[in-house]
Amino acid sequence: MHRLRTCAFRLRPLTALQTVQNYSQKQPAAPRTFSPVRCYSAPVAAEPFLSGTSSNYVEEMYYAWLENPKSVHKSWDIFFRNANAGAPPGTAYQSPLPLGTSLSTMAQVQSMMHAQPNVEKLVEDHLAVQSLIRAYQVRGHHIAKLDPLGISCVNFDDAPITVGSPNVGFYGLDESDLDKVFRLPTTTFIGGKETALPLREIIRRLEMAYCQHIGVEFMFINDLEQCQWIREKFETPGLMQFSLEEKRTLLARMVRSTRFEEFLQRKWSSEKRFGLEGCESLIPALKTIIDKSSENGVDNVILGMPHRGRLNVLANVIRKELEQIFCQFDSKLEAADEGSGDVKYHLGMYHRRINRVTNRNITLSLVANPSHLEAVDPVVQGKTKAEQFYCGDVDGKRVMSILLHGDAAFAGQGIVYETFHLSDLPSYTTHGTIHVVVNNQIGFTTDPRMARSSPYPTDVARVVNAPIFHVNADDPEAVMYVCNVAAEWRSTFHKDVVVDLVCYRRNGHNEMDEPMFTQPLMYKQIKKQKPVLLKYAEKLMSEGAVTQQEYEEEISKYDKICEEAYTRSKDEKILHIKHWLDSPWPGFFTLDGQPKSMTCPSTGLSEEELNHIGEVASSVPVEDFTIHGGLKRILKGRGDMVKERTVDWALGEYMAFGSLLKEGIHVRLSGQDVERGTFSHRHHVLHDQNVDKRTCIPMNHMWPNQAPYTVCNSSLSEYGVLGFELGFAMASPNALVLWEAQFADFYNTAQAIIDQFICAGQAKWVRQNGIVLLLPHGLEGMGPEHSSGRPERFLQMCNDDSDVFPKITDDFAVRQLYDCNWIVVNCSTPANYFHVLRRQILLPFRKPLIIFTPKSLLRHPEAKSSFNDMLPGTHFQRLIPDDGPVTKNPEGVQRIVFCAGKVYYELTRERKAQGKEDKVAISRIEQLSPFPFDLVKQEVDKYPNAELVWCQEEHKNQGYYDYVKPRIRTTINRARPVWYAGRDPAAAPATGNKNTHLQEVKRFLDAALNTDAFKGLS
Ligand SMILES: Cc1ncc(C[n+]2csc(CCOP(=O)(O)OP(=O)(O)O)c2C)c(N)n1
Ligand SMILES: [Mg+2]
Repeated sequence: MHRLRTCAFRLRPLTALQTVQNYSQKQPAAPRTFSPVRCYSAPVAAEPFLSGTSSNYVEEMYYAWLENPKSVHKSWDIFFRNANAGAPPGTAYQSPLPLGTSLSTMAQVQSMMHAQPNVEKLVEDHLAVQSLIRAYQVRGHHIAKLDPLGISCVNFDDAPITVGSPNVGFYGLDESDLDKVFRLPTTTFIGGKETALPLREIIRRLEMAYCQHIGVEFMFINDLEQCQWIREKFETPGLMQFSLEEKRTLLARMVRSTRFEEFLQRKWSSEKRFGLEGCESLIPALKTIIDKSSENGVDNVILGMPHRGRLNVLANVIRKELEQIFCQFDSKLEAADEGSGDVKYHLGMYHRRINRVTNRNITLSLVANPSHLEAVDPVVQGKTKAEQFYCGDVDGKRVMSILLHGDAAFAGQGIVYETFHLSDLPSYTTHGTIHVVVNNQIGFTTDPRMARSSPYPTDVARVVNAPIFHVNADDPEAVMYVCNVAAEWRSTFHKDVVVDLVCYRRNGHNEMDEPMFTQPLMYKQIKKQKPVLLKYAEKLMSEGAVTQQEYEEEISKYDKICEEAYTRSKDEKILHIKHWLDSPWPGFFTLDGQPKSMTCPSTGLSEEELNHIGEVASSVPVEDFTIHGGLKRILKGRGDMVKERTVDWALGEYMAFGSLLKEGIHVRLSGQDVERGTFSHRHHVLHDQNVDKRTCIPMNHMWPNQAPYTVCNSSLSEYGVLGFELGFAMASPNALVLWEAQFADFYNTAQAIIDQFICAGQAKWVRQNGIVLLLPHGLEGMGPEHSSGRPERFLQMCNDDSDVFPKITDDFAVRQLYDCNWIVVNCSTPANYFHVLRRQILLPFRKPLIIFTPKSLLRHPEAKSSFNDMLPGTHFQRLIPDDGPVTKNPEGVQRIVFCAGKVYYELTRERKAQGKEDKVAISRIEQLSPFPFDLVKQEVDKYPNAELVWCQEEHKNQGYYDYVKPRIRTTINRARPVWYAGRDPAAAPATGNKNTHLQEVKRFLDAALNTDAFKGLS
C-alpha cells in the first residue's frame, strides 16, 4: 500500500510519446500527426498541424464551414476549399491572405503562408487548447481529490504528465498564452454563456469541474449525446450550488446516519453490525437517488446490498421501525416462524410509504441475501424485471433497482460482470441500475494492491459503457450532486451508472476486528481523520447555514428517537422473520401467512383443451409466414400425435404451459438456447425463412385473454441468469418461471444461487419461491461433461429425514411437499412431466422444483404418453408401479428393481430380451424427494418374496443411491437388504470412451436383472 499510496497523479494528453520527449528537451511543440476526418475528398493524413485529438475540432469547423464558409476563420476556409478541391496532403492548409488579395494561384497562397506565421500559430494554439480540454475530460479524475485519507493507491501509468497553468508548454502553449482568449469548442460547457475565455480561466474552470472532489469517468462512452450530457452536468459553471434548505436536509441526514451507528455502538459494543463509520454519506446518497427518481416518476425501488451499513440503510433509507431493528440484538428473543432464520444484517424488507420530499407514494424493498458477496445482484435485477412486467412498465419509468457494492467484492466477483451483461438484453434489462460502491479502500484485511489488477474497483462497469462518478465521500455536497446526476442519467438514458463513494472504514472489518495488525499506517491516518459529520457541520456553521444550537438540537432530536425506540424494543418478546419479508404475496396466503388449503386439485385437462393446445403447437398461427422445411415436418409430426391422442416430451411441455397461460399464469422460460431447445425439440419461436428477424411464438396465440408467454435465449451465464430468474419468480406466486441449463453439468457455475437461495431461502428468510430448474441429465456416452446433473448433490441437501417413516395422513403427499425445502423429480413420461409442471402452480404454496430432464427420451418411441394420462382426474404420479405381467402373480416375483429416469427404458428392454417380465418388477420412483415412503411401502408389500434392488446408470457415489437406500430401508423397517446395480464409484460423472460406456451399461443391466447376482451376499 505504502508504495502506491504516495504515487504521483498524472494526466497525459493523447499526443504521442515523442511530444513528451520534445517537451522535456525544451524543443518547440512536436509535430502533431493527423487522424483522418470523414468527408474529405483529399487524403489529409500528412497535414502537419493536426493531432490525433484534433479530429473533433476539425470536424466541428468543417460542418460549420459547410453551412457557412464565413463562420470559420479564413485559414480554415482556405484549408477546406483546398482539401475539397483535392489538394495533396500537406498542401491544403494555407495561411489566410490579407484582405483584398486574389486567390488566383496556389503559388501565391504558398508565398503568403510564409508571410503569416501567426495564423498558423493561432490554429495550433486552438488545437492545443482543445487537446487540453479533452485531456481534462478524459483524465481529470486522475488528479481529482477523491480520497479523504489522501493515501489513494490508484496507479494509472508511469507517463510523466502534468496539468495546470505552469505546464501548458506540454501542449505547445506557453505562459504568455495564459491571458489570451480562446474560442471554446462545442464539446465543452465550461464557458456557460461565454463562447471564448482566457486560457487561465479555461484551466481554472476545468480544474473546478474535473479535479476537485468529483472524478468523472465517461469519455469511453461512444455516444456523443451521452458524453455531451455528462459534460454539461459537470462543466456548466455554478451548477453545484445548493439551497439553504437542501444543505440543512443534507446535514439532518448525515446526523441520522452518524448517530445511528453511534447509538448501536453505545448499546451493543460487542455485537457485529458491520457499521458504516467512514462512509456515513451513503445514507444521504441513497436518499438523494430515491428522491430524484421519485420526482422523475419512479414509485418502486428494489435494493440489493451487502453487510456494510445495512442496518443503517434499513433504518434511515427504508425506514424499518427502529425497535424492530434493535430487538434483533436481543439474544433471548424467541423465533416465531418455522425455519432457521438468519443474522440481522442479511434480512430483507419491504415498505410502502410517502416520500417526504416529493410527496409521492414509494415502495422500497431490500432483498434478503446470503453472505456471498454480490450473489444478490442478479436476483434484484430479476425481481425488478418482474415488478416492471406486472405493472406494464415497459421502459422502467416506474420500477428501478439500486445495487450497493463493496470495493473488493465489486472488483473481485465475476457475478458483477455477468449481471452487467444482462443490463441491455431485451428480456433481462431493467432499464438502468444505479450502482453505489462503498469504496473504503479495503476488503477485510486486504488492500486494493492485492485485491485487483485494475486502477479502480469500478472498471468492470466500463464494459457496458456505464458512466462512473467517483466522489470523495467526505464531501456530502459533492456526493449529493453526483447522486442527483446519476438518478437523472438513469431516467434520461435508462442505462446503468456507477457512483463510487471513495471513503474509508473507521473500524476493523467488523467492530471486533483490530485493523492495526494489517494496515497500521492507513489506520494511523484514519485515527486522525475528523468525522465527516463534524466537518460538514463546521462548514455549514461557518457559512451561516446553521447555528451550533440548531446542529445540537438535530442531534438530540434523533438520539431521543433512538432511545425511545430502544425502550419499546424491550417489549418485543418474539422475533417475526415474516416482518422482514422482501416480497409479500398479497392474497396468496391466509392472513396469518398459511396456505389456504393442504390439497392439490387434479392437474389433468379436458380432451378439448388438449386438442386445442396440440393444434396450436403443430401450426403456424400467423399468415404469410414461411417456416423451415424441417420444422414443417416436426409440426406435422406433432399434428399426427394429437390425432393419435399422444404426446411426446415437447408436446407434454406445450400442454402444461399452454393450459397455465389460459388460467392467467404467466410462463417464463429462460436459459441458453431454450427457444429452439438445445436438443432441437422445442421450437417455441418460429423464424420466417424469408423475412429477417420476423418471428412467431405460437404459445402467445393460444387463447383470448391469455397470460403472456416469455421464452428467451439468455446470455451464456448460469450464475447470472439463474439468479435473475429466481428474482423474477420471487415477485409473484402466479407465474411459472423456469430456468433450463444447456446441459445439467453446467448448473454448478450457479452453485451459490442454488445453495444459498434455492435450497435454504425459505428456511432463512420465510420466503417461498416456485422456480423450476430443468436439468438435462443422463449418461449417453457423451463424456464426463455432458452427462450428469449431479442428482446426488440436490438430494443430499433435501431436509427430509431418511430414518423416520412419516405418519401417513390423507393429505400426506401435499403436506410432505409443504414441509420440504425443495422437490426433486426425474419424470420418465411426458404426462408426468406435464403434471408436475401444472402441480407447481396448482399447489397452495410454492417450492423450488428441480427436474432432471431427458435427452434421448425426447425422441424415444416409447417415451410417449396418451391423452388418457392427462385427462381430468389424473395427477402427477410420485411412483409409477409396474403394471405388466408381474401383477398377475406377485408372490412369484423374485425381484423389484427400483429406478428413476431413462434407465427404466433400458431395463424394460433388457428384461424383455431375457424373458423375465413375470419375474422382475420394475418400479419407477419419479419424485425422489420428498420420498414417496407410502407408495414404496405399497410396492414392497405387493411382492412379499421379492428382493429389493436399486438400479441407476450413474456411478455408485453419485446419482440417487445414497439418498434412496436408507429411505427404502426405513420403509421396510430394515428387514431386507437393498442391493445396488449400477456403475462403480468414480471421480468423474461419466467415461469419455464410448466403448467403456456401453460395457458399463451392459454390466449393470445384467446385475439388475440377474436374480442370482446377490445370492449369498447378505
Ligand atoms: C463470495 C464471498 N467471498 C468471501 C466472503 C468473505 N468476506 C466477507 S466481507 C469480505 C470483504 C469485503 O470487502 P468489500 O467488498 O470491500 O466490502 P467492505 O467490507 O470493505 O465494506 C470478505 C472477503 C464473502 N462474504 N463472500
Ligand atoms: Mg471495502
